[in-house]
Amino acid sequence: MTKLKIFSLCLLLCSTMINAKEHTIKLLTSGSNGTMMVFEPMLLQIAVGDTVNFVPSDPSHNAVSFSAPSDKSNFKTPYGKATKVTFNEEGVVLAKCLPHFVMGMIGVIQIGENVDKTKALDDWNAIRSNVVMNKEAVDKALAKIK
Ligand SMILES: [Cu+2]
Repeated sequence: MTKLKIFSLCLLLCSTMINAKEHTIKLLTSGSNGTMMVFEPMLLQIAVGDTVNFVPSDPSHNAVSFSAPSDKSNFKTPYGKATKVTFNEEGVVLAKCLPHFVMGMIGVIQIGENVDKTKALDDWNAIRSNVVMNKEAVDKALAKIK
């Protein structure tokens, strides 16, 4: 490899690292609009390669994916501990807080633009009846994805 090629490669790698953004999703017992048990924001649009920091308000919350473009994007964060997850696949990831899933504690992450949300909709509709509260909010969030 020539020095120029090595230099170009370094530049490319560095620019990728600089461009990748970090976002925060708060896992809250009490949301800012008064809703209980929420991911905030509930719908987050990020770029491929971006990182999301899941920050629980207390030890009762975590984040576990239940729909992802492939297994590569599945994740599970520990209870009560802020945890960063990097998403390297285009598509839609749905995450829930394990103990508060029934209460609609769900987050929607769109990775990339003009994504295919078919799988996310199928996975959501398959378990939608198990959720008692706030399910309309999940419907709305999924409807916003283009
Ligand atoms: Cu929770």
